[in-house]
Amino acid sequence: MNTWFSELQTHNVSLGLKIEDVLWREKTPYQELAVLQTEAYGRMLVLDGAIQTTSLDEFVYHEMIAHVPLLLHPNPRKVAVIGGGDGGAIREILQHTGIEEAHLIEIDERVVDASKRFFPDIAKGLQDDRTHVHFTDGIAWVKQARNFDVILVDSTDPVGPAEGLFVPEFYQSIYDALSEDGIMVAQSESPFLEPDIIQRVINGVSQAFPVTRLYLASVPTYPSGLWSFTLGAKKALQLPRQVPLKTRYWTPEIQKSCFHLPVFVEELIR
Ligand code: AG3
Repeated sequence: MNTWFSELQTHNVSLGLKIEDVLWREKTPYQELAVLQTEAYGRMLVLDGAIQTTSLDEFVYHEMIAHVPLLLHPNPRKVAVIGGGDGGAIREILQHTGIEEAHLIEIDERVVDASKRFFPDIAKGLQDDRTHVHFTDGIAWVKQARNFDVILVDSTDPVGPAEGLFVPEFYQSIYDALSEDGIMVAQSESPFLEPDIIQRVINGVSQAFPVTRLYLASVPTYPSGLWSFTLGAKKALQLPRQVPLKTRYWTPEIQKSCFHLPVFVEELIR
């Protein structure tokens, strides 16, 4: 079979991957969902043509979206993930022994079903007693949520269902849903290909939070391969706590170095 999937990442950049098999395809009430078997990156989840995760590089994104903020919080017990229906962020959150409740707020139940079926290793945390899955709109859910220690926004790109997750009012609702030491992180796209989105997220988060920081990680299947996360904190950041974690990307050194930005990224957010 000589079949290729390509994601049109921008109007003039695409990433092509050789496909061994189409494992699943459906139109959900919210988006088009596909699970493809790739030669280079294993199984891959695609939503509306955009690569969400692959079995070979998912660990980078999920470790970095979860561990970086959780280790900067003094005692995270109650955590929520907006989006992230594959369950990868939840899996990493549950490595932290103090976690009492991990809430997943995913609008599209079919994403969770597909992940449980095709990515059991990514989805395994969804079965845990501490996990609570809510199939509802994250924007409305956050408005009524209170006393969360950490909230992660593990969204798709700001088109379609995720658009409202990239506006200042949403970051303000997250602020209100967090307890006094609260920290949020939102995935904020690629500094090479989507600099304006990073600026938009940084501006929005800093309207609500006194502390705003950007950090980076390398995710080969996302546009440009260099990915950003925007962190907002209610209080000045302390040194990261030291806890044993089983990881393949994150290290205690990367916890610190990921905040050291290349010149062009520093200039972008200045
Ligand atoms: N969330 C971020 C996906 C953004 C990728 N964008 C793209 N391929 N154009 C991923 C969900 C993983 N839990």
